[in-house]
Amino acid sequence: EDPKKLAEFEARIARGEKIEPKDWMPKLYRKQLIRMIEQHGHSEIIGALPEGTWITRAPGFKRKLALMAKVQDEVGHAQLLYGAAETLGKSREQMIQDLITGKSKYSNIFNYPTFTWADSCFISWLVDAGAIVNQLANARGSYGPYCRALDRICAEESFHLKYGHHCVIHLATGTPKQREMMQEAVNRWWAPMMHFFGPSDKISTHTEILTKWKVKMATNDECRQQFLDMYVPKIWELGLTIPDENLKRNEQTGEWEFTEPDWEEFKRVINGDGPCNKERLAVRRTAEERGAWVRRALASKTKGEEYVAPM
Ligand code: BYC
Repeated sequence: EDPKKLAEFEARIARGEKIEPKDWMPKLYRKQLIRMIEQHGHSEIIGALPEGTWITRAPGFKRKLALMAKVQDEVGHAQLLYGAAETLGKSREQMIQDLITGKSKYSNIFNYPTFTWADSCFISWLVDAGAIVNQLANARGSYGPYCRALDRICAEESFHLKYGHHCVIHLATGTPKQREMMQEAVNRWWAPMMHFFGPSDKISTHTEILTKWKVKMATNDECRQQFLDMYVPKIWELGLTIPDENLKRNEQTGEWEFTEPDWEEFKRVINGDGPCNKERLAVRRTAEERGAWVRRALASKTKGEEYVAPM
């Protein structure tokens, strides 16, 4: 890289200026942003699946409507994010291709099954809560298009959070069977939730450069701590327990202490070998194949040709 341009770029970031698509940027900044925004977009698309399967089985009309709206929002978030990643030079088609061939990653947490309605409630409240912690921080970052997408996403996520909290309160304060169902969901999802914020800072590969260039405005451990600080008391308040006997707030440091997450399991899951990875990608692949004629039709229409749909 040209050292003068690099110094100017870093000075702009230090002044808190936003970098825009046509501005000069180091190759590594571009590459890192594409990787992170694209993975974020994929997480939204795949994240729609575990909750989406509960739309037809949601308990009651109001829950069904709200869940449908929420899942639709998540897919919309992916559109915003793919749009932001495209400004850096990677096409949407290539991103989708890299998702369905398993080349690109997406969030670990969506590779676990939603056995019961309570699992979907856990996602709507606590996974969204975790996502908001990360996104609110990074919305103050340096790349204009990503920050603007995150601002819009956070506004919608705050509705998801309220919806999810309401669902969990309902189960946790309901019949013994409902409470048990909610507790079992917390037990199942706690470990993936701890993984969700990424490896601890000591072993994170990209944090150093991404924090330096203000793409990540909080480290993985800082986001995990903030999530624990905000949500553990709320979970306990509902009479639910958390399946980690070492979880406690150290009053001296103000930090949460917990059992070190199993990073081997994390690695397996993010590299394709979790309980639902194959199923999730198969669903996306099928959607891609079945939707191909629509994309062809749209493309030919813009070229002024007629397109006849297959029977
Ligand atoms: N899952 O150096 P590190 C949602 C990978 S969707 C999978 O710390 P980085 C929702 C990482 O990619 C919102 N992989 O990475 C949707 C890297 O691998 P590569 C989800 C993970 O980038 C529907 C390696 O581990 N939010 O909320 O500095 C319904 C080393 O990690 C994960 C986002 O996507 C993970 N959890 O930091 C409901 C936020 N963690 O690429 C809800 C955007 C790490 O070198 N992303 N890896 O092969 C980020 O903020 C950052 O990428 C992370 C990781 C904090 C996740």
